[in-house]
Amino acid sequence: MKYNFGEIEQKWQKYWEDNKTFAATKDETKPKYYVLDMFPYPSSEGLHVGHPEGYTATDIIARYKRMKGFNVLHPMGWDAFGLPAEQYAIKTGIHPRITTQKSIDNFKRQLKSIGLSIDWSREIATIDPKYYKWTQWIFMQLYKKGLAYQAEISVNWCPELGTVLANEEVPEQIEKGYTVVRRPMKQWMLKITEYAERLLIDLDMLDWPESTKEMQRNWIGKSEGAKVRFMIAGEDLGGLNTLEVFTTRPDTLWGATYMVLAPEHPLIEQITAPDNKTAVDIYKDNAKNKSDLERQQLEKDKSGVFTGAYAINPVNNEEIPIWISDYVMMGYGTGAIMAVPGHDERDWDFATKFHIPIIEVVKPAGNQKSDITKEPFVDDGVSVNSGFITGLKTEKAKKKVIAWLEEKELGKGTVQYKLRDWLFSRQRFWGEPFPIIHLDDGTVKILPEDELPVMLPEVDNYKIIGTGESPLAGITDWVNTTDPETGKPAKRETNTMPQWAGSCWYYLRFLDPNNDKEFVNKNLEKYWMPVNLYMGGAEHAVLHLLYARFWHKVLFDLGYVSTREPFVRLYHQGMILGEDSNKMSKSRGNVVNPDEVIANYGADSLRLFEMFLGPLSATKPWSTNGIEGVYRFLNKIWRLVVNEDGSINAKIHDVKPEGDSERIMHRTIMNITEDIEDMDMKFNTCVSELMIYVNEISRMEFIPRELIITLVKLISPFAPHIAEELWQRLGGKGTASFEKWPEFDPAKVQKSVVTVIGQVNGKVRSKIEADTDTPDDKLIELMKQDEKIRSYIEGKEIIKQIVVKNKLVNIVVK
Ligand code: ANZ
Repeated sequence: MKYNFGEIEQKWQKYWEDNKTFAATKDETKPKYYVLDMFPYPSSEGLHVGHPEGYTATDIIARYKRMKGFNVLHPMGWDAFGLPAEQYAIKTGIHPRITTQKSIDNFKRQLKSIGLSIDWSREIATIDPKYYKWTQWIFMQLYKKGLAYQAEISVNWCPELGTVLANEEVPEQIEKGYTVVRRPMKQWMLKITEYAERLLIDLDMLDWPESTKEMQRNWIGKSEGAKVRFMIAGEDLGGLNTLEVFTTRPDTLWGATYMVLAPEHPLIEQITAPDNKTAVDIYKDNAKNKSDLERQQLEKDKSGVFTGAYAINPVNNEEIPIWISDYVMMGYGTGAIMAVPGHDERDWDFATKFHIPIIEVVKPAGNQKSDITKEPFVDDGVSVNSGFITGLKTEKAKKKVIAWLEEKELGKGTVQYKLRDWLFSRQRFWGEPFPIIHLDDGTVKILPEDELPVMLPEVDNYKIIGTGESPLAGITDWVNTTDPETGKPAKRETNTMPQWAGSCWYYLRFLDPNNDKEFVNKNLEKYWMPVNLYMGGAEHAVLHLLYARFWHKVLFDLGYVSTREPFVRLYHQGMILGEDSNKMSKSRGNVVNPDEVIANYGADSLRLFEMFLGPLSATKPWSTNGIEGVYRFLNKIWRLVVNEDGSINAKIHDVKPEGDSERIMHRTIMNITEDIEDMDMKFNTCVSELMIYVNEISRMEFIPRELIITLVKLISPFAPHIAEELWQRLGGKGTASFEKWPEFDPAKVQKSVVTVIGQVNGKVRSKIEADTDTPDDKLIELMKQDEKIRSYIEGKEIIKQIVVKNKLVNIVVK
């Protein structure tokens, strides 16, 4: 009887489905464990072998935790709104709902064929009105809390995609070759900035990769410094004669030799001298077409234009010129800076180019040297040429200047964040509609709760209408509505929510997916939250993972969730590359489809191999040759238990494991348990351990049954189908999925050692330490390697070797 993986896998997948083996229900008698994958976007291409890596890893954890007595929740769903389906609809006229459903069906079939222990009764899709009703409801809560507002802002507009993009989305689209330009538009915004400090501080309580936390810290970008007001020299500008800047280095005020305004700064018009106006206007016009990203590049050649106006430096009353340059952003601080070329790189480049004086006001502490004529000195140090702070170290100097500014009412200490409010509307058809209507008089109203969900209309033409509006704006039947409260005519909001909206809270919906009264029942939320382990790609470090934390905190403040953070532990699986070590892509032709692998080797081989490829977090290439190895390994396990005729291997005996066999068993349980529990989830070494264990068992003449039962349990999280089948054939009842995980006794792991005497021709010449019960051959070998013994036998003919087990070796030479 052969290892017929196809039959076995189908049989057990059906068993799990029929018996709802992995359906999770609240059970107060057990500790809970919520293990979650970042739910996939169901693309039309289906899975490639990179996808199952993370899913297999979480499945191993889910299965392991069940065996450890946890009540495990392991759900799956679909992040199903998104641009590809919409663009396909525009091209073909096929409704995105139809194409998306097809992709979902295919993804689901593929995931099921991997044998994941998912509770499919909890499946959700963000495009389901029963789901997006609650996405709209959460938006409503944000709106009511004053966290959602409309603003005419300068947005990142992508003409090719016909939509605006969030700051977070811009780099990816530019990388893809799209253009992104600035353009003023009225948009929905979410006040994530109100949560900046908490989003920052609470990172410290998370068990997340340090690099991801650091990326969020940088994105939030907290800077401590001061706002300083400069007077504008010359005629009275009617109260508008001060210019406020934000600086992180108030200690460098004495080195400020010019000011810079962002090209969008509102003061420009008032202060620009008549002679400078034309040049300023041209400069402003050019700046419009540059993205923030471009403008912020450090290496970029600095450009600028002089306004003809001067400001007065408050610390020494010197007049300094006011310039305009696009390296200053309107959206950060005050949109204006005091430039200190001696101690800031961008200012240094600018001043050098435009021949503006560079003054040294900070020197390195200690005996380091700096030469600001060659490059700026940007580190902390000691103030020089700086009035009352001369001689002070930077930290102290800053404090003293801030105190002075506050006393003179020239400024004050402040904190700035890089984080901007979240641009929350898109000009797309395939997204959640806003529960918002606009009345003729311009009033914006949120719909009452019983109007939810606001459904997407049925349409058959999705052309972008070119006005910068969503295709929904063209569907007048849908747009024109009435205010349900007054009956007055109204128009629906035609923007839709970004794809991030649905993924901001899906982990909560899994807890209570069919509830039509609340987005999640409070008791269920309390029981299951927080997510104990969240697995997904590192590319989500600042987008999804920051947005979800923000919504979660809002829901926490509103009393709807009980934890401050949604995901306690986060892990990023590494990428699996094509066999050519390049990123898998259709165009390179190096995509490996798991369907094929499963057809040829089975899901258990695929799972084992995904883990055996290397450390979970590493980027590593796929190898079709390599999978043969794990396939042979599974065959070996099969033959170890099942004979050709289907009977059980007669070497397996009902005897207690003792000595070596007991030790091997305890060692294997210990190593695998520790590797699974390891922060790095060392599943690759688990597979090696299993291989070593199987080799050792295979060599035994009599195999204690417990060794085999242990093997079946240990492989169960990794290769669950074969485990179930062997479990059944060995007389186990039902499923092995809830069997108790084997325990180990550390005392039994260690080999005990004995001292063995070494004799040559009957005379004691040496002593060695050896494991108890070391086989005779091996003991002789060890003895011969001993230096003293070697000196007596070298070059001589060995006539006889006598072994007294655990005691003595006597080598007789001529
Ligand atoms: C004077 C100064 C002297 C500065 C010095 C730095 C070094 P972070 O750390 O990123 O917050 N800045 C302020 N607003 C800006 C804007 N809208 N666009 C571009 N640059 C801006 O950086 C804060 C520093 O960046 C501020 O401190 C300011 O330059 C500049 F030796 O002021 B500094």
